[in-house]
Amino acid sequence: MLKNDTFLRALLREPVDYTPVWMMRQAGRYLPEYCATRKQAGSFLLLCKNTDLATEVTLQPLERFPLDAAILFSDILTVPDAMGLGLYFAEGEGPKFERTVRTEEDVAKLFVPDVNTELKYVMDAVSSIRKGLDNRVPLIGFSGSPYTLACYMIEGGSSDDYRNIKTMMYARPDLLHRILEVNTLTVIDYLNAQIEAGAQAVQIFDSWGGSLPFGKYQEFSLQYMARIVAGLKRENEGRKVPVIVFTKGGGQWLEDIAATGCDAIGLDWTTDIGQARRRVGDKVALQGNFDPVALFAPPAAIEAEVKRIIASYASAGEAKTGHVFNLGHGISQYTNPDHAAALVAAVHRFSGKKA
Ligand code: 1CP
Repeated sequence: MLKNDTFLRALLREPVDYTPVWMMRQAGRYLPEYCATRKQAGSFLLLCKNTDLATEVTLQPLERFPLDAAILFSDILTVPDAMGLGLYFAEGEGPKFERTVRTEEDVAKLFVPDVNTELKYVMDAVSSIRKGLDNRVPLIGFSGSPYTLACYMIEGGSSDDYRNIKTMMYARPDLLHRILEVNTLTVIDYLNAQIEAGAQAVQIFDSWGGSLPFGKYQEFSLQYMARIVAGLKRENEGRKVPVIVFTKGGGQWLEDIAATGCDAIGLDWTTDIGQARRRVGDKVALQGNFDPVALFAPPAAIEAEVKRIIASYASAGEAKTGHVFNLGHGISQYTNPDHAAALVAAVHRFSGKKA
């Protein structure tokens, strides 16, 4: 039995005693203990593939802060790597792929990787983390969205204008749809395998769907996420497994996202959470929406922001249900861990958690 199920209850819009909180990318380079373990592993990818060390870094932020959920330590790019594209990290440059998917021939070679062989190390990490957690808090599994994965597969790394994928979208939409089809089948298998291995909620990271024009977002990103939601195993160990859809920059499409059948929508910081709740609050829970850059400000300013978000959510209905506090995007590697501690404490204090 879970000792703290506040996070799962909030996602299902059941009553909670206080607002649960976790931080996007809560295990990472802003924690000195993470940097030490990563050094021991040799590289980021070796860290992801080492069951014991991946478990260790997943638990590190929970040792420091009273977080209400853990998130699997892995990366969305494990999927294109398992498709044979050759993921590597160039020092100081972020993720890169040895091979890209841009031509008819590249697309013909794509395949749905076997989640029980190529991606077995991820499932091993999930089982090991569940043991390490000992039911303290729930474990979140995750995947990139088909469109966000395609961005990396086609661009070959990060991009500031998504020139290659968008050119394909306008010039050869059929080709992009074929890639998204393979990615969708892959993500369904991948998330279901994580659920079977012990993930108690799952999040789809559509980090770059918000770069699409109106209409194209629905056709090239949302449609495929809706198919994933419909294809997931939504119950395990006798409990519902909630699904969170996070489209960064998706604030204008909340009604459409709610219609995918997800349980919760992740919000970046550009949307007012009270307004978002008035738009979709009787259909889904909301997760967000603190600007991660505000963590550079002094604790008093961080607390004021936390208060504002909690009050905005409460202005649109009952406070103690349906909100998971989070950052609107990943925590920066330059964040002071004491400021992250101030955020977590403020969420609990302002939402009435008993000491
Ligand atoms: O050197 C290092 O230690 C690498 C830094 C790092 C870390 C800590 C990367 C490379 N990935 C991760 C872990 C990670 N990535 C987690 C688990 C950790 C946790 O949350 O506690 C998760 C959930 C992700 C998800 C992820 N990876 C996303 C979606 C969320 C988002 O930020 O939008 C994306 C887009 C990635 C790709 C990626 N992997 C790593 C980096 C630096 C990036 C972003 C590159 C870019 O901006 O294009």
